[in-house]
Amino acid sequence: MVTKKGSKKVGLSLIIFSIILMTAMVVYAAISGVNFITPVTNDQISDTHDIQWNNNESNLNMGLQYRVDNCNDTGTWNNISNDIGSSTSGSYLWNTSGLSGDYCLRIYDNVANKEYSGIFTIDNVDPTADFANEPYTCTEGGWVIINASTSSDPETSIANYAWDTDGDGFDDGSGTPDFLNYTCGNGDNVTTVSVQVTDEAGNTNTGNTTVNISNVAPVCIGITTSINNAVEGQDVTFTENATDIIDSLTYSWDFNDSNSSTGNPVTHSYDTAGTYTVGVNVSDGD
Ligand SMILES: [Ca+2]
Ligand SMILES: [Ca+2]
Ligand SMILES: [Ca+2]
Ligand SMILES: [Ca+2]
Repeated sequence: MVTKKGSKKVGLSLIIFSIILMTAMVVYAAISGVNFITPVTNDQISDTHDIQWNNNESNLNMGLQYRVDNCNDTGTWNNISNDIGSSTSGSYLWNTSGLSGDYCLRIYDNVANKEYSGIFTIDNVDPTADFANEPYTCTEGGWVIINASTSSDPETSIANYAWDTDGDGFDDGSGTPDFLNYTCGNGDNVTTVSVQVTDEAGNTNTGNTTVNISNVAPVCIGITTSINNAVEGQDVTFTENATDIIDSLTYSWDFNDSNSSTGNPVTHSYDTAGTYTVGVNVSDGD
């Protein structure tokens, strides 16, 4: 007898649950003949957006609403317009300022308990430009990777990176690569590299970083002379074949007889016989 009573209780619970489930399903069934032309599901919109729809069902008195969720939750609907008419197509200019992130948008008919909804992203907030791996250093004539991969956008993603390496505008590379292979100029020098990031909606932000370029000293190859053994008063031409990656070089000569000179090559003659060691100081100015 006890077991029988228990069975009746379970059966009653299932009936109540079924009624609740049916009630939830009845509220706002889909409007089969209504759909958004824009935004379509997963669109990204910003600023004042022109919402457009088709309506192939008759006798609807439609409204337009949004809420913060993925269309499956139970958030509070916010009215955009209580009455968007019942014609076969329509549009509404919706000012989305102040909204950011994922939203559910729906066209509904309160009388028929029907709706058509879609998820979309409102992208009104500027992205943030940022650099990884700072600080950047390199030697003159070398290169370094400028990495802007830590740039971000709270709503969508970075759609474009535009670069400026010379202060005259973002015309030194663009596209989806989030890094720049930067060729370093003359050191010692600190130069600025800028990036402008753009999100999916066209909002932009710029950031600056610096590259500390260090100088590379010139390399002396060795002095050559026009003649190995000269007599007193005979001109001898001295040449230093020095190199530098970028800089122009200056030459300062010491002929070891109390005379000096600048330039390259240089010519000198000795008044007194002897053996002389000739030195040259090569400078790149840095
Ligand atoms: Ca954004
Ligand atoms: Ca530029
Ligand atoms: Ca230099
Ligand atoms: Ca140098």
